[in-house]
Amino acid sequence: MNWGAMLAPYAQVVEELKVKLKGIRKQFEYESRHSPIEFITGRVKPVASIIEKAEKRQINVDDIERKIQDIAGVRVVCQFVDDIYTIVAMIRSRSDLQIIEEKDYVSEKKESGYRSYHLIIEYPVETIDGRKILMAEIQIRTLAMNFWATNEHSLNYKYKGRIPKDVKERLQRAAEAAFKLDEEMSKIKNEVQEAQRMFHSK
Ligand code: 0O2
Ligand code: 0O2
Repeated sequence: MNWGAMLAPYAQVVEELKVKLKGIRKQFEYESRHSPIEFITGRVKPVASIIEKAEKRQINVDDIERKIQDIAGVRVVCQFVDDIYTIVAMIRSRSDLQIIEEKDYVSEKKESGYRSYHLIIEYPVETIDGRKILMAEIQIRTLAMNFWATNEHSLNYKYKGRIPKDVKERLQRAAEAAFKLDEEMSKIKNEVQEAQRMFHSK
């Protein structure tokens, strides 16, 4: 398998999606409006992780591109929970990509405590061999969700996926605390906006 050649178009997808999403943020900034996007990161899944995932799920090498949906991954991080749904709606209305799957782990958290909104998309890239339609995963989450997921991800790495029970329980409590923080921040935001509206109408 020539991994470099196979992954090059995926790197293109990640870069293009990052440019486009950053474009959204810039447009909000120019209009001095609250941007639903705080920052964007992206990566091509490392070859070792692709192989590991394929082995775990008994995916044949020839099926990797069809069955592993997150070879190209972009993450959109926002301030408020509402922003997640604003971004989802904006992505749904775009004509340069096609959503093929949505997973709402924001309203329905995973067993670990993980929250995020995932979109699996099909995205066309122009390659030297013509147009290719590739899959990519867009993860949309708040800063608090991102803080939790980043820490949990490191612990998973440290414990090689076998996090001790007491640490798992702590993580679940931390996930709840992160969620409460998001709820409180949303309430504060709404109250501030309400106060601003009253001030303006006066
Ligand atoms: P800006 O406009 O400074 O935000 P790149 O090739 O540099 O675009 P790369 O190599 O993927 O992106 O970098 P990375 O490390 O994944 O980070 C992507 C962007 O997210 C960077 O901004 C980081 O500054 C930003 N970022 C990462 N973590 C945080 C965080 O916790 N808070 C905030 N506010 N930003 C964060 P850029 O791309 O340089 O653009
Ligand atoms: P990495 O290292 O992030 O690239 P699954 O069967 O649950 O493993 P599936 O069905 O492909 O995965 O999709 P799902 O559940 O939507 O998860 C895909 C990605 O979401 C994961 O990629 C993680 O990035 C993130 N994710 C899902 N669950 C968790 C979790 O409990 N904690 C953290 N920190 N992240 C999570 P990968 O392939 O696991 O790897």
